[in-house]
Amino acid sequence: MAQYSRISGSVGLITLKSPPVNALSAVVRQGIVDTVEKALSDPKVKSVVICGQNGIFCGGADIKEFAGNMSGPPLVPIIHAIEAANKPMVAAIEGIALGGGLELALGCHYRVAHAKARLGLPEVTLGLLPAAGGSQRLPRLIGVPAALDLITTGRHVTAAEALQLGIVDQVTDHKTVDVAVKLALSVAGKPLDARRISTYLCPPLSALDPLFEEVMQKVRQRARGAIAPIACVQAVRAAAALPYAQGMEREKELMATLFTSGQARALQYSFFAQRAVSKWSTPSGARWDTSTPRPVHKVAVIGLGTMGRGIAVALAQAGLSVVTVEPQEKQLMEAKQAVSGMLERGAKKRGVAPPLNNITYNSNIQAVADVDLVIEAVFEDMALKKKVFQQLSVVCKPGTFLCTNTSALDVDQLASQTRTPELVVGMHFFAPANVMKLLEVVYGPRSSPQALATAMQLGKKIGKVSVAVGNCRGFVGNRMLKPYIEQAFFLLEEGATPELVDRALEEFGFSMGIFKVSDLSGLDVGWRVRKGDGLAEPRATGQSARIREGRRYSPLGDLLCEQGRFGQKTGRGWYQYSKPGGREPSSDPWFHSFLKEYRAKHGLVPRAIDHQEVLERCLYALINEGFRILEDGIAAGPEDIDVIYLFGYGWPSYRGGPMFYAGMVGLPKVLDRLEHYYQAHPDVPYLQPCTLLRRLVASGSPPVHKWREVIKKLHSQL
Ligand code: 3H9
Repeated sequence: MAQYSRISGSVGLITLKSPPVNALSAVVRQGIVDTVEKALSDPKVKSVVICGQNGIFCGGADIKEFAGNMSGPPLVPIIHAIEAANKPMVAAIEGIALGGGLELALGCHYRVAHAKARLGLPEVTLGLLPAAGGSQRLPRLIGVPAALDLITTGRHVTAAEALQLGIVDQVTDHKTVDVAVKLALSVAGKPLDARRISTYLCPPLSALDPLFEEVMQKVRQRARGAIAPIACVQAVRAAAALPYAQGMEREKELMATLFTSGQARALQYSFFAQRAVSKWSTPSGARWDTSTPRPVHKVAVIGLGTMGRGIAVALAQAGLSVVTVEPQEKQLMEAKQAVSGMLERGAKKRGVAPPLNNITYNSNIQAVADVDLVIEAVFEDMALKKKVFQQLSVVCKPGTFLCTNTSALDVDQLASQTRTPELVVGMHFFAPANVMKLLEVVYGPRSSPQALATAMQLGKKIGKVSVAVGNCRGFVGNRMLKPYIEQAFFLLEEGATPELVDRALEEFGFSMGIFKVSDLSGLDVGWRVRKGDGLAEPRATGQSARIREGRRYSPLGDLLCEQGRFGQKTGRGWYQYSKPGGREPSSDPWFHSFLKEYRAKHGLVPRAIDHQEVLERCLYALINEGFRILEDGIAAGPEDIDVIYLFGYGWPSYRGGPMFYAGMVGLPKVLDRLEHYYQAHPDVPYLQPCTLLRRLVASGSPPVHKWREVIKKLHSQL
């Protein structure tokens, strides 16, 4: 709703009231219509201030309404009426003015922002464009290049930047509404024609066509298949080339296409999924709202390799006191230099002082005696990690949470090395740990709800999207990755090339195909794991070389590693590079003839493989494992899996995550294709459609938000 009052004698004050972010729901829009009418018809009112309650101006349109039938007055005429008003309208922006919220403010004749406010048109991140006049008013106000930047990226700007760009007229450290009222009093009765942005012409540009061509090319490249950024450019182009009314028509047309698109649905789903994962629960009944985290002020990081360094930086940047431990002096000194450099670069970017004093560097593990929480980040080796946990159990003060940064190892085994297994959880960071948003928080059977809640809260504090997951090999992300990678290997055996597989995956929307990723992260990483599992040992030639434990196995990755082809770092992998450490992959004739010989040696007759098969084999195998993870209760719901893939594995955001994507493709189709491929490859067990997928299809393939009910029923029957 919106509340109306008259203050300072002649200022009508309209307050948007719709917690938590004063989104423009149908009732709020109706409230604005009513209160604006009241203010304009009250002869005592000479000017009007619009603000939001609780220090938040407005978070934009109510995204929840998009899924249903929209009712209530539309936003565009409301904003037109505000702009056309014959009394000065002033927006008092505190907290945020995003999307429709900023569009509302742009309809006002003046804008005052609090210094801490953030403004932006983030519609593109929801698969939309600013369709309440934002795409037409912003370029008229701040020029085409700046508007294109804001609208195509959706980035938020600070009040200071907004002032510099000309989005707001005034920034204040004081009470925004008071300052806005003062401004409203001072401009009462003054002419308004020059304040109506829709009447402006876009600041002229000498070469409009080349500018838009260049921008469109860049945006297309960055969008990797997303349609909203393209529509945003088209809408701004209309603002630059057409009169306002025609530009608005174009904005409406473009929005109509986006609004009903699968991409918009996927992006809006991921918006809510990202928030849903913080409301975690475990199969044993622990929940986010019944578990109290303990405050964490001082954290230790054990091991200053690549991961440890990134974790220490993330913690220090969030203002935590960090105690690092690295037993080898040389490594410690190198790490100190590297970490300081990372902190300095990060601080420079954000225009703040580097938090160098937040970190201490130690070679002795005794330094962690008084910390609240430890993150062990030593080399991924169970024996080594066990030793560290035994030491931690002795050194740390009672009650210290002990966390391990592992990507696959058994958290429970580590917990059993301590006297307090209930205080042990996994914190699986993704490299580079100070950049990547994802954190898998792994609870073991003995982890206490408080330990889980504390790790989840710490994740939030350091800016991560944290997802609580159960303890199993590879947790969620890496467990699903295994069948995906294996399928890619099998496809090479059957006739595909790394180039073909990567192209198919990149056209799907991944920034890099699987073989390029493998070259980047190093083929030796997986090789070490396979050797540890006894899979990569040299075997007899012939059929048995491609079978392990009765299942199909591809030794291709192992064979490349035996040749010292570890990827970018050695200059050779699935591709070749100009030099070791080179970044640009190019097709490698050596690999192609090696593959040919390999196929001939194993009696494999290559066949033509198309992009569709690549996608179905790789993605449906991954999705099937996702269903198994839900079946096993390792992830609480499909949103958890999707968020992990969106934030940790480069899944294209406009496809919503693997489980959402399965729903979009249609569960019966996924089931059918898996059955088909399993029949063709009966020696690949994970192609066999799992029970949950079958059950969902049998239940009429409900939408993704209803899967939890089917999962619950399945669990109750197991
Ligand atoms: C638009 O405006 C289209 C226009 O062009 C008009 C076309 C005609 N609607 O993120 P948080 C909920 S499109 C509904 O945890 P924070 C959110 O789900 C819109 N609900 O807090 C959560 O609910 P719950 C353009 C919304 O402080 C709660 O609020 N606007 C909306 O970390 C708290 O959210 C945007 O894209 C909404 N618009 O961050 C802004 N916004 O407690 C989207 C939030 O049940 N919103 N909720 O989980 C954001 O970016 C962040 O939420 C915000 C606050 C920065 C506002």
